[in-house]
Amino acid sequence: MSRFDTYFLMKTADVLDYARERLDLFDKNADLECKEIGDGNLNYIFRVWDKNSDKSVIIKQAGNYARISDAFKLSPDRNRIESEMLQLEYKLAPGLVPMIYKFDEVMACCSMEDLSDHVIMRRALIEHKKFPLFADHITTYMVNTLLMTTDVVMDHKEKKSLVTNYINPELCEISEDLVYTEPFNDNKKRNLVFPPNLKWVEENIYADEALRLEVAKLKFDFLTNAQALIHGDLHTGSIFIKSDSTKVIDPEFAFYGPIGYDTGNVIANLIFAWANADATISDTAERADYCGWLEKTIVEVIDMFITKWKAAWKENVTEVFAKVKGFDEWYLNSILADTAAVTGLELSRRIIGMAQVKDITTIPDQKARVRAERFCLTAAKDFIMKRSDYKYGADFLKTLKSSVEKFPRS
Ligand code: SR1
Ligand code: MG
Repeated sequence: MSRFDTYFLMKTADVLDYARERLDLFDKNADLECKEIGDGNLNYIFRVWDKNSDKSVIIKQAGNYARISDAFKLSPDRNRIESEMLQLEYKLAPGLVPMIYKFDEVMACCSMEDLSDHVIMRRALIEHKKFPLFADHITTYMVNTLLMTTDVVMDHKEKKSLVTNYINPELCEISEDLVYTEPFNDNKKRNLVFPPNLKWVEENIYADEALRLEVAKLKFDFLTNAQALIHGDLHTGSIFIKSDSTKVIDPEFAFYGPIGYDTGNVIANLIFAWANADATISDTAERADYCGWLEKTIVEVIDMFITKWKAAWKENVTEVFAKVKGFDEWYLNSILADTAAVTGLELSRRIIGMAQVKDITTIPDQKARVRAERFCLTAAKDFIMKRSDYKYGADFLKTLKSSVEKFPRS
């Protein structure tokens, strides 16, 4: 019998014992240290390392409630989904996700490669660091994990068994509420609108019936379109990065959903980084240089995605009706429209809803934050309402730029 035969939420001392007893990684007499390093909304993340060697591991445990709030009671099964997804992605997108060493169903924890030589991308972007290989890496990750899990490529029965394995109702419900509902009507009174923007949000978002109708259509697409096995939370806090390497982590929201949910999340979070840089870099030349790099990255993410998608489509398509003339173009256009829509939804929900982003909340000057939020929300409405017009990276950038122009710097 071991105390790890029954689930309990571990503290650092327990994790040290767990690493010794359950992981075949450290020497028997190794001098181990453990630190809790997580700052996410849901789980507990520990780093365990041997003080006398370069061996280390990350142990991630799911609790029965979200870390951010007891209002979210969640099955620890999300840890299985995350572990299995990372194992699958390790095959589909080699080098772009961490290696899983062990998944422990009883303790609802997984042990994985330590990526301490990387940094969380959101933090690095807030420090205005550049990552010239990011667009290339993330588009390879997205095309490989998304296209290869669609009905276009997979045997339909095998795909359906993946759909079943990745049924993820509780975490989907979080996105249905926090992304597709609350930012547009505050029905649960959980929104956290920056007070100086409350009236503006009431007038320009909550009161916009046409916007709510489009969001309703998108919500039903999210609920029903089992298009590909998506990451489900692909923001810059779910990406570990260094100059020559990008690793996508945290796919616990994975399920069969619309491809644009992943691509749109990436674009929206690059826009948040842009808004932060625009508001906080005082030197004009430095600001133009850093914002310019982000603009180039936004355009490249879309355009590289399109190029790689078309090449991978030609090489991998198996479904006979996906080869019908014109279907490839129709399918890709629908992904680009969804990408635009989700860019708008993510921009809205991180500013209005309860799960906000530091890129915006850490802008120290109140007027600058008000302005950043307003141009993001103005762009968001265009991304949602005119989603079918988005065909190239330049289209996404044009909306950001024209929205910014509507709010001159004071
Ligand atoms: C209650 S969880 C809030 C948010 O954190 C996660 O990272 C997802 O983005 C979710 O919407
Ligand atoms: Mg996460």
